This record gives sequence, C-alpha cells and structure tokens, in this order.
Amino acid sequence: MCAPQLLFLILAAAASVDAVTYNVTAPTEWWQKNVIYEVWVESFKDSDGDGKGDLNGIKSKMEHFVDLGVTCIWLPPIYETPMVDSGYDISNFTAVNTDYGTLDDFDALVTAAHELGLKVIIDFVPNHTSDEHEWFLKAKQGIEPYYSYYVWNKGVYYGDYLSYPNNWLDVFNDGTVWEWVDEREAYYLHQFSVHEVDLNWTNPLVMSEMKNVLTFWLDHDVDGFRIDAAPYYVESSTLENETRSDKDVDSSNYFYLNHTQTKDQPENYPIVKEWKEHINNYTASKGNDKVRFICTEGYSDIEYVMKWYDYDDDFPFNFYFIKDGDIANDAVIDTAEDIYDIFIEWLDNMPSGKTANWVLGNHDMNRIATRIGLYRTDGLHLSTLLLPGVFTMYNGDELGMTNTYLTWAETTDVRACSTTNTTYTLYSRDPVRTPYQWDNTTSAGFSTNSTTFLKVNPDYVTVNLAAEKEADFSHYQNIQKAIALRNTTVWEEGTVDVELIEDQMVGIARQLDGENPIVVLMNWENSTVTVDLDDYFDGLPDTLELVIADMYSGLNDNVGDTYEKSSIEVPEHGSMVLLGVSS
Ligand SMILES: *[C@@H]1O[C@H](CO)[C@@H](O)[C@H](O)[C@H]1NC(C)=O
Ligand SMILES: *[C@@H]1O[C@H](CO)[C@@H](O)[C@H](O)[C@H]1NC(C)=O
Ligand SMILES: *[C@@H]1O[C@H](CO)[C@@H](O)[C@H](O)[C@H]1NC(C)=O
Ligand SMILES: *[C@@H]1O[C@H](CO)[C@@H](O)[C@H](O)[C@H]1NC(C)=O
Ligand SMILES: *[C@@H]1O[C@H](CO)[C@@H](O)[C@H](O)[C@H]1NC(C)=O
Ligand SMILES: *[C@@H]1O[C@H](CO)[C@@H](O)[C@H](O)[C@H]1NC(C)=O
Ligand SMILES: *[C@@H]1O[C@H](CO)[C@@H](O)[C@H](O)[C@H]1NC(C)=O
Ligand SMILES: *[C@@H]1O[C@H](CO)[C@@H](O)[C@H](O)[C@H]1NC(C)=O
Ligand SMILES: *[C@@H]1O[C@H](CO)[C@@H](O)[C@H](O)[C@H]1NC(C)=O
Ligand SMILES: *[C@@H]1O[C@H](CO)[C@@H](O)[C@H](O)[C@H]1NC(C)=O
Ligand SMILES: *[C@@H]1O[C@H](CO)[C@@H](O)[C@H](O)[C@H]1NC(C)=O
Ligand SMILES: CC(=O)N[C@H]1CO[C@H](CO)[C@@H](O)[C@@H]1O
Ligand SMILES: [Ca+2]
Ligand SMILES: [Ca+2]
Repeated sequence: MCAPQLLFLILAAAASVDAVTYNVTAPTEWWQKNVIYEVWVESFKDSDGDGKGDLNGIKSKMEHFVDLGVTCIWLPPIYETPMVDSGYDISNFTAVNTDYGTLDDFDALVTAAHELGLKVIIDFVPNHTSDEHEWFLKAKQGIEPYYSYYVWNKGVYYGDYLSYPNNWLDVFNDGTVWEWVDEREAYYLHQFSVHEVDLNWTNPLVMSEMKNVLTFWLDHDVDGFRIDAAPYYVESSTLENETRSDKDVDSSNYFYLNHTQTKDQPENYPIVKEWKEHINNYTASKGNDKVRFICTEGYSDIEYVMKWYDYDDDFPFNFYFIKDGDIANDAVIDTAEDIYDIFIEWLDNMPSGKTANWVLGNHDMNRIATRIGLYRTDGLHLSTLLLPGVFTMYNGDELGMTNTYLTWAETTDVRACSTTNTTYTLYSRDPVRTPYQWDNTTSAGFSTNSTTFLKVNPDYVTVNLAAEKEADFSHYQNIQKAIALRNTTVWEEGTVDVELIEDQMVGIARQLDGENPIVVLMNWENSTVTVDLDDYFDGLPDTLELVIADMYSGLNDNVGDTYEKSSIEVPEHGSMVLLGVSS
C-alpha cells in the first residue's frame, strides 16, 4: 500500500510545481556583481581625534571592505558644506569638506581602493545647491546667469496681500517650498531644506555646469555616481496646486499633499540619460575601456521607478524594503508574504536584460535589525544577497547594529529639528548615523576622542566588528559567507525561483546545469516548518549541505551537515542556506 501511495504523492507534488522561474542575464560588467557598501563618512572612522569621521579614516580601514567581500564603496557627499543636511547641502561641488580632509586625501583614498581592486562611487547631488553656494550668493544679488540657475517666482497677490505661488510643501516638513528674498522681491523654490535651493533644470547652463562637476570627479578617477533625489529635479511649470492626500497629518507635513506637480515629472528622465551619455563620452575620450556606472535614488511607485531603466540608468535603487511607493510609510515587512511580494514585484516589473538590486538600509532609514528584529536580519540578508543583482549595504548592518536612542537635546538632524520634542523620533535619521562599532575600546574604536559627533550606541561593548570576527558564529561571518557565495557561476547565471512556503517561509532556488544549486529557506514566523523541496522546486538533487545558518536558528553546529531534500526542518524564525550535493 505504501509504495504506490508515495509515488502518487511525488507525482502530484511535481505536477503542482507551477513556479515562475526567472532567467538571469549573466553579468558582463563589474558593477553587475557588486556588493556596494555605503560608508557614512561622518560616522565610519575618525583619523584625527576630532570626533568626526574622515577620508583618512576610511583609507585606514580598507581591509574591512576586502575582508567582508564588498567590491565597491559609495561615499555620500564629501563636499564643502555648511552641514545643514549632513552634507547634502553643497556649497561647492568640487571642493572637499575640510572636516573630512582634502582633495589629496580623496585621491589617496581612491588610489588605495583601486590597488585593492575596490571601486569607489560618490554621491552626485544635482537637485539643489546650498544657499551658501557662490552661484546662489550671486543669484540673490540678481547677477545673471546665476539668477536663472534657480527657480524664482514673484508670488501671487490676493488684493494687497502677497502670498506663495501655490501650496507646495517641502520634503522636510517645514511647510511651503517657497522662501522670500527681499533683495529680489521674489521667492525661490526648495524641495528639501530652506538651505537647499533647487536648481532650475530647464536652464541649459545648469546642465552644462553639472556636467563639468561630473567631469571633475571623473578626472579624480571615480568609478561611478549614485545620483541623489532623482524624482525631484523638475517641477511642473504650470505651478498648479497639489491636491490633498488621504493622510491624516498636519498641514505643513509633506504627506498632507499628493505630489503630482513636484515629483516624478517626465522631464526628469532625459536629464539622467544625458549624464550617462556624458560619462560614456568621457570614457570614450580617454580611449580606455573603463566601465563606469550610475544608479539613481528615488522613492516612488513602481512604474516611475522602473522607467529609469529605459533612460540608461544602470539601476534605480530598489527601496521597497524601506518605504512604500509614496514614502509616507515604512515598507510593510511583517510577513513572509510581504517579502515574497517585494521580491516578485521587482523581478516581474524589471525590463528584461537589466540588473536587479536590493537595499535593506541606508542613512535615511531605521536600521533593518531594529525594524524586523535581530533574529530575522540574517535571513533577509541571506535571501537578498543570494538573489541575482547588486546588493547595497549600509555600514554597520553587517554587524546587526541597531538604532541608537538619542534624546531631543542630542538630536541634530534637520528633518527632525523642524518637528517637536514629542514627534522627532519619527523623523530623526540620527539613530542610524551613530559611530561604527569597531571594537570595545574608547568610542567603539571609532575615535580616540571620548566625545563623538553623535554618541556611540552603548551596546558597542558586545556588538562590534572585533567581537564578531572572534566569535564562533556572528552576523558578520554569515554575511561574509553569503557574499562569498555570490562568486559562483550558479549565483551569476543560475535561474531564480522564489516561493512562498506555507505562508510563513520564503524559499529561493538558484539553479544552473552542471553547477550545484543554492537554496535559501527563510522561516519568518515562530514555528517550525518541515518542507519537501520537491513541492516547490523542480530539479534539485536529493541531498544538500547546510552552508550557512542564521545566528539564532540553533543550527550553527549543523553547518556542514547534509539534509535530504524531501524533509528539511527549518526552525522557528530560522534561516538556512543549502548547497546541492552533486550525486
Ligand atoms: C528561460 O530560458 C529558457 C531556456 O532558454 C526558456 O525555455 C524559458 O522560456 C525562459 N523563461 C522565461 C521566463 O523567459
Ligand atoms: C572631541 O570631539 C568633540 C565633539 O566631537 C570636539 O568638540 C572636541 O574638540 C574633540 N576633541 C579633540 C581633542 O579634538
Ligand atoms: C570650489 O572650490 C575650488 C577649490 O577650492 C575653487 O577652485 C572653485 O573656484 C570653487 N568653486 C566655486 C563655484 O565656488
Ligand atoms: C492654491 O492653494 C492656496 C493655499 O492653499 C490657496 O490659497 C489658493 O487659492 C489655491 N489656488 C487655487 C488656484 O486653487
Ligand atoms: C529657468 O531657466 C530658463 C532658461 O534660462 C529661464 O527662461 C527661466 O525663466 C528659468 N526659470 C525660472 C523659474 O526662474
Ligand atoms: C492621493 O493619493 C492617495 C494615496 O495616498 C490616492 O488614494 C488618491 O487617489 C490620490 N488622490 C489624487 C487626487 O491623486
Ligand atoms: C556625446 O558625444 C556625441 C558625439 O560626439 C555628441 O553628439 C553628444 O552630444 C555627446 N553627449 C553629451 C551628453 O555630451
Ligand atoms: C516638550 O517641550 C515643551 C515646550 O517646549 C515642554 O513643555 C515639554 O515638557 C517637553 N516635553 C518633553 C517630553 O520633553
Ligand atoms: C574586548 O575585546 C577584546 C577583543 O575583541 C576581547 O578579548 C575582550 O574580552 C573584550 N573585553 C570586554 C570587557 O568585553
Ligand atoms: C572568485 O572565485 C575565483 C575562482 O572561482 C577566485 O579566483 C577569486 O579569487 C574569487 N574572488 C573573490 C573576490 O572571492
Ligand atoms: C518570536 O521570537 C522572537 C525571538 O525569540 C521574540 O522576540 C518574539 O517576541 C516572538 N514573537 C512572537 C509573536 O511570539
Ligand atoms: C537616501 C538618500 O540619499 N536620501 C537623500 C535624498 O536627498 C535629500 C536631499 O539631498 C537628502 O537629505 C537625503 O539624505
Ligand atoms: Ca576626523
Ligand atoms: Ca527640483
């Protein structure tokens, strides 16, 4: 009785495998295999004891990138700045912030990175300049061509009463985007802080100035650019009011309105395409075959995000683990199905032949470990690292760093300071920007100074790189192992199959003829799942070896064991990476 019944079950199971399998375009260029590591300059490593990170600090830690296996570092703005918005308010696009070092220090950093085979990309911030930029200082005096570099408006009279041209609100919740300048008797537009003045992207001179900025940094040998705030370049020229959103927030809050006039305008896309062409022209003019890439930052609905791919953007950041489309809310990642949906949404919508990418954290968002719990961070990292595409990691996430609690008095972030002592924690980005935790010495090894620009997370005594390197098992070591697995043909070219298993587990299989497949099982919930892989995936070998187990799975001692594919027990909120054993 038993044997035929078993056979029937197997057949039924095989027939029920109706998974969508995605083909993967094999990477041909270096950046397509990247793990990009975001180095938040201010908080990474202080070389001179002033309590702030700097370029020489980063240069002194190059071995960290190599050890972890990252292939590219991304430096957020390192430019001259009054530091109103952590350096995104730039007063000179071609000068280095003196707190961080000099242009020579930058060159030395790039050289040191290149010697180790690492790439360096930098932030390009074209939406706005600081109000202290020389262009704006001249614009305020009415000097052309600088006046027309910015977006001015004389306002609207209601009888004798002069008011803003429309109801647009800035992203940082200060209220209107319009700021009055007496000398000019006009308002200028700012989509972010009042000290970040939007450039006029319908002015060809602005394009030509910003191309010069790109050329300047290309001459300093950068490998590409991460392009800031891409949905915000051009605003609707009709200046129409935006309509009320359905959000129950204060009328000065950005989310009070639907941003149909100030965000995702069609004119933004060709601008980025032109920069990419400019970069390609630069490369051609140098007569070498160095490949440089760009990627764009923008939180929008999927249709607007995917459109970047059609305009020669190598990839738009995939922020769906971070925010929902319209950035009002943190992305919902409460269930295995939420995660499955995010994976599938990107893979389904991405134009064919393009490179996917995954982001779990950055300098603007709550730490991923804080959001989903430390006991689940390995699982989400292992899954996303082993899907095809570029992975962008925020410094410290490889250690399982969590948000640092800061009081209102300790808060410095411009986005939070415009709010109140009871609501600031909803807006402050300081908790994710505290110093990197190198070891258990003074200031976590970040600085010799015991006072640092933001305080060190008190958990540094145990949560630090040195400890995680020494430990038998750690978040760091797991992530390091997953990164190493990306250097395989099956990761590069294998098909990808993503499955939702019993509504509480996400399974991923990467397969390629002649190669041992990679299988990731991530159990999101607090109960054990026993799975027969044949119910979900075709063509796996009978046995698989456990190569990585998450920190809290209780399976750390089982690494190296083999499992039968017909019955794999995945512990509560446990994750496993298995490698097929060839028969
Ligand atoms: C993937 O490639 C295989 C072999 O080239 C082909 O048969 C299959 O239709 C492709 N699948 C998809 C979803 O494009
Ligand atoms: C230590 O850091 C604090 C704050 O970052 C700074 O005010 C102080 O000058 C620094 N001390 C030294 C010796 O540089
Ligand atoms: C930016 O700084 C550089 C180096 O100090 C200087 O040569 C250049 O004139 C400055 N540019 C502007 C627009 O202020
Ligand atoms: C636009 O919004 C402002 C501020 O709410 C309001 O005063 C003005 O009447 C609106 N204009 C139009 C054309 O609706
Ligand atoms: C932007 O620049 C264009 C071209 O120089 C100019 O015609 C226009 O008036 C400027 N726009 C604003 C809003 O200042
Ligand atoms: C405003 O946005 C909400 C979603 O936040 C959407 O449901 C609504 O249809 C939008 N309204 C308009 C007028 O676009
Ligand atoms: C790139 O070079 C081509 C050929 O010289 C030229 O036609 C084009 O305008 C250049 N593109 C940019 C963005 O400078
Ligand atoms: C917040 O600020 C108000 C007024 O500035 C003060 O009365 C109140 O005690 C503060 N609340 C907290 C929680 O600090
Ligand atoms: C500090 O770190 C060192 C090296 O990682 C370790 O040997 C030592 O036990 C740690 N001390 C404390 C108090 O945790
Ligand atoms: C990737 O694997 C190849 C051999 O397959 C090896 O030579 C190379 O060193 C590996 N690269 C990294 C970064 O691990
Ligand atoms: C699931 O397990 C984690 C870690 O043991 C625990 O922190 C969390 O509260 C549990 N959740 C539920 C719903 O039981
Ligand atoms: C994720 C990110 O880089 N966000 C930046 C977007 O642009 C604004 C203004 O430049 C910055 O404040 C954000 O940090
Ligand atoms: Ca320093
Ligand atoms: Ca703009």
